[in-house]
Amino acid sequence: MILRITFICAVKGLGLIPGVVGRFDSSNGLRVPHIGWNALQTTKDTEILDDVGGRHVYFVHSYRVMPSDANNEWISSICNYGDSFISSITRGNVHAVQFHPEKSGDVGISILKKFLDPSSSSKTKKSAIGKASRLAKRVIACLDVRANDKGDLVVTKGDQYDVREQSNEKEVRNLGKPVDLAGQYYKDGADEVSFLNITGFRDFPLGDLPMLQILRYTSENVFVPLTVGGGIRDFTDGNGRYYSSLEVASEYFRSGADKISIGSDAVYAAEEYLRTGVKTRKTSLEQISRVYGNQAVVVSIDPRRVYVRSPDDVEFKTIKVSSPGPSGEEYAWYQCTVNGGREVRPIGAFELAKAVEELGAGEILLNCIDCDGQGDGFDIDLIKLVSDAVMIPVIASSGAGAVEHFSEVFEKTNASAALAAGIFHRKEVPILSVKQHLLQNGIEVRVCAE
Ligand code: 1PR
Repeated sequence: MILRITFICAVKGLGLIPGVVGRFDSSNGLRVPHIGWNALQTTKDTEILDDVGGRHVYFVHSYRVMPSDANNEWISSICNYGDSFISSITRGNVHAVQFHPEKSGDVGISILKKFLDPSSSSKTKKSAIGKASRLAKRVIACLDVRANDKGDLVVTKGDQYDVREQSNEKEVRNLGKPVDLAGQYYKDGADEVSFLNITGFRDFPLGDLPMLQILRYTSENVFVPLTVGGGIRDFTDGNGRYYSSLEVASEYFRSGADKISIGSDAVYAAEEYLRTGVKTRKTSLEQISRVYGNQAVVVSIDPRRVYVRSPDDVEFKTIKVSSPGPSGEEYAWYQCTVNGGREVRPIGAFELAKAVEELGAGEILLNCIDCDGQGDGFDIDLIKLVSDAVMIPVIASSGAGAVEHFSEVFEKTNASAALAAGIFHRKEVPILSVKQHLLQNGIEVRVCAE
């Protein structure tokens, strides 16, 4: 029998396995949920983990059980996040894991194969024990998806969110087929794949069945976490049928998504929350987070940089910028937008990030319209501002043009992951080169077939 270890606080439990379960302690700066890839240290000779020691597997959880003398004989591997915690237990033919083998790439597939067919284990050689690692920084491939003018769903890519060619025809840029590209990025070593249905704000996603099919087909062959965003909101169709945002998200989850990402609707929710101070529990963010857990809810922020002469010029959090604005301005704030950057809103990225964290977001995808598609590097000022403001993981996005941009963002900010689109689609920089560069710079990453 294989189980995912699921622990609930403040209950006695069945009393089968000795131990105390607790939440990761974020008071010392640890980001919770624990989302991402850590290497395991195996502590017992087991067939299903025989070559897993020292290799990275995917975790997503906020609670863990600590190793102790009382549960020592159960433990088959441990891992480290803040403290050492139990990542798997084994007794007889009972195996339970804290990580997600189904989302742990080739390592996870090999664990599942050996569980189903123990004879496939290579028990002739000694098991690798490995060393529990720090949480690896994630490299995420992002696919902006929309229908082109012929009605086919394609992967596209904008320049500061403008996805149309500069030619007279002004066609939607077509950079490939979503399922094929996602499969390629998985093979290339992407730690996650994100799909953003970029016209979801105007085209209702459940009317857009190809998007659900893309998720279904992708999840058949891609064994790392999949995120999908675009159009997650309440909706009433032409026949008066009402769909809640929870139904939209549930359909995405059923089709293979591990996380959903909310853009525009989270901005409205945060504005309302900051205005009233009341958590209504009715916003899409709060409802989806309550039902599926905050680790399943990403908020995607689409800010634009607005330069000002003094912090007193605006009511929002400003930063002293590293390069002055066009008229020599030394300060800037980051104004949030909705509907794919088409409409600006009276809220800053700093305020939005803090509000959505309180409302139940588990992660922030931090884009920057000014940097999108420019290849000049991530907006370090913005990413530092937001990743220092919240205790949930922040994904840096927009502007990657070279491997050095990835090491820069991890060295200068507290981002947990870096996402890129254009350089991967145009095959300018392979994911493997990004990972090798990060490793050479002492930054922990997962490398496939390590
Ligand atoms: O508002 O809940 O329907 O969500 C809409 C989602 O679609 C949001 O996540 C929003 O960011 C996204 N979106 C809307 N319009 C666009 C557009 O490009 N016209 N794409 C868009 C956002 C930004 C990144 C991009 C990075 C990296 N794309 O996802 O992939 O900037 O690009 P780069 O590496 O090439 O610089 P809702």
